[in-house]
Amino acid sequence: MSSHTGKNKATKISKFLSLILRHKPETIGLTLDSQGWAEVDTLIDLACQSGRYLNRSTLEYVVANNDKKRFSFSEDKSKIRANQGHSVTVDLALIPQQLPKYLFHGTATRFIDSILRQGLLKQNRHHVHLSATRQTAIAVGKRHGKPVVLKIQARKMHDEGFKFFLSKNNVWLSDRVPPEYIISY
Ligand code: HQG
Repeated sequence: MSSHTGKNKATKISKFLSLILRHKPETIGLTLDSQGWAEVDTLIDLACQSGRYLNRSTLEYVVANNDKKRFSFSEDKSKIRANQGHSVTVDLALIPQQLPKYLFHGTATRFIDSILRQGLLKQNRHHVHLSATRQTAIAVGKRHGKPVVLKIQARKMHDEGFKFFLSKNNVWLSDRVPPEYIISY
């Protein structure tokens, strides 16, 4: 899987894995454990049965080369899970981290009024997603429309009792961001 076609195939598999490992494992009859892990062999069997051909080497390619490192294997490689982005309830056992002073959130201009009224809400996901760089936030915002970047007083929030987590693929996660901590956009 190193050609251009291979990349497209890997992107399709990544999207399929996001659906199954973050949102709707039941689509192929899969069950995730409480920490979000799926048995690799079961995932392969069920995916193949539902017409999505997967094997271990394709999964290894996607885990290693995925642009955002969205997925991980367990240490013995018998299980696989998404590193973040779930809508199903899972406990990723994330560890609180030393925070940078500011974090960034990329969104679309049409959401600004609502965000400044309500703060950032996690919507369908487990957490609000924040990044350490503006650049990443712009890319995230572009997914929704005309991008705009919000600067968040992360350390102040933390000092005032809000918890932050860092996912394995370096996405900062929080329950919500009240409007008073959003200092510019
Ligand atoms: C917005 C991608 C109105 C929020 C990315 C966002 C990220 C509000 C949208 C990850 C609001 C939710 C997550 C409020 C928040 N009023 N709109 N009060 N509060 N919003 O996709 O952060 O490719 O669930 O600004 O790289 O865009 O999936 O969240 O625009 O890390 O790995 O509601 O998804 O990663 O959209 O993206 P999303 P997000 P993956």
